[in-house]
Order: sequence, then structure tokens, then C-alpha cells
Amino acid sequence: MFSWAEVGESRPAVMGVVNVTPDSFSDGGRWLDADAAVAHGLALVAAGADLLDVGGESTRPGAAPVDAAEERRRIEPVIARLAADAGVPVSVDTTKAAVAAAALDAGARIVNDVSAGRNDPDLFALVAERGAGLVAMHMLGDPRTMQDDPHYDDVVIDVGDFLVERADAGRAAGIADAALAVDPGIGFGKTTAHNLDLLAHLDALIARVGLPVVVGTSRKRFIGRVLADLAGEAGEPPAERRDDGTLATTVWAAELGARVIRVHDAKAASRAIDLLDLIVTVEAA
Ligand code: PMM
Repeated sequence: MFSWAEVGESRPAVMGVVNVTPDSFSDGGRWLDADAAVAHGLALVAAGADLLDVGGESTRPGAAPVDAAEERRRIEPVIARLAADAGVPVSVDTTKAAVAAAALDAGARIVNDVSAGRNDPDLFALVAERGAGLVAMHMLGDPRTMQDDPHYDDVVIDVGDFLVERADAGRAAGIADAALAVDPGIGFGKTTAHNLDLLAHLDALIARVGLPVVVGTSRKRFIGRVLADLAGEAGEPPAERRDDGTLATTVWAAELGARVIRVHDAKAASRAIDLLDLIVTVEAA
């Protein structure tokens, strides 16, 4: 059975992203070939990733849905090889129980569901039955509509309410507490102000849910937008140039208590967390 006690207890864990998609916003198309995706996953681990997240369907705003057969075709061979060779737990980024089942058969140990069990009513029961880990993420609406004028009364409270409710739904389906983690879903149906508010109050959110929290800011659009605004530049920097802002949010999230940080650049994140860890140790001595 998977338990989050396996990762990130002494220092926040780095989850390296392997997108086997033609259209993910930051690295779409680069790892569509299975050999390239596997090599990329192994490189992420060599660079310091403590776990790998493999996805076959883009969740980019406006992205078109992919059917289960195509999603399986993309991810199964990649997961099978990474589960055998990478030496770290592998998660599957999917909202479909059939895809999750195939991924678990291939050796994945965690299901990362950006719909938190709302897209497929069978997903939580599958996770429970297989003793897999779960990441239940907050998203407003679905990827096609989520950025159409998102509204919250109070984003930190509303997202917290949702995560507590989804964790309870997971428990009701039979998922063990030790296997549950949640994620505020940075960028999923949120304005720049919403994303900044969630990061600013991440410690309160973590205290409220009482479960390991995964945070994914890596190369997201709001980082480019904030940095371009601060620099007085028109337009947005491309995704590859959002890495310095990603690092700032990585250190912030780690310091406020995130258990897992989901990133594309595992080397920078793991070095930054190592240094942060050292400073915290010296502070405590
Ligand atoms: N972000 C993306 C995809 N999956 N899963 C979780 N749990 N948290 C996230 O923030 C998250 C995710 C989108 O980013 P990508 O297209 O670079 O993978």
C-alpha cells in the first residue's frame, strides 16, 4: 500500500513532471515519443526528483479532451519502464478510472486526479481497492471553461472547503488517510490574484486540511504575467523563461509546509530545497 510517509517527511519532495502530450502548455510535444519520455523521467530523477508524475492528457486552459484509449497508449509504456527503472514512486496524472487502472497495473503507485474524483465516480473506489496514493486537486469547472471569469467569495476558504469535502469523499470510498494528499490547483480556474492569495495563505490551508499538500506552480502563466508586469513589459515571457519565478514560489511553498512540489525543472527545485533545509536546520540548532 502506498503511504505519503514514504515521501517528503524530512524535507519537501520534488515531483518531476513527464507530460506525454502534444499540447501541454510548457513542454507539450517534447516527450511524446515513449523513449524520449522515459529518458526525460530518468533525467529528472538523476537531477533530484523524489517522484515522477506521468500524464497523457493536457490540462492546459482550453485543451481538448483525449479518450481513454489514446491516453493509455501514450502513458502505459512510459509508466511501465519508469516504474521498473526510476527507483522512485510514479504517479499517473489522469481523471479516468480506466486509465488509472492501466497505469497502476503498469506499476504506478499514485493517482493524481485534477478533478478530485468528480470526472469519474469510479476513480476513488479504484484507488481504495488498489491501495494506491491519491492527489485530489481543486479546479473550478473543467479545463475548457476554467479561466472564464473565475469567482470565489474567499479563494482560500472556498478551496479549503472543497479539499476537505473531497478528502472526506475519498475516505468514504475507503481510501486510507495515509494515502490521501490534496492540492489547491494553482492556475486551475484562478486569476493571478487568486493564485497569489492561495500561495500567501498556504500555511493556513495546510493546517486546515491536515493532510499532505502538493503544490504545482511550475511555469504557470500567472508567474509570467506577474514578472512581466513588474518589469513593465508588454506581453508574457515564454514558459521556459518562467523558471526563476517558479523557483521563488517553490521555496515559498516549501517553507510554508507543502509536502510535495510539482515541477518541470527538478534540479533547480531540489537544490533550492536542499539549501532551504540547511538554513532551517541551522536556525533550529
Ligand atoms: N498542474 C498541471 C497538471 N497536473 N496536477 C497537480 N496535482 N497539480 C498541478 O498544479 C497540476 C497537475 C498543469 O501543468 P503541466 O501542463 O505543466 O503538467
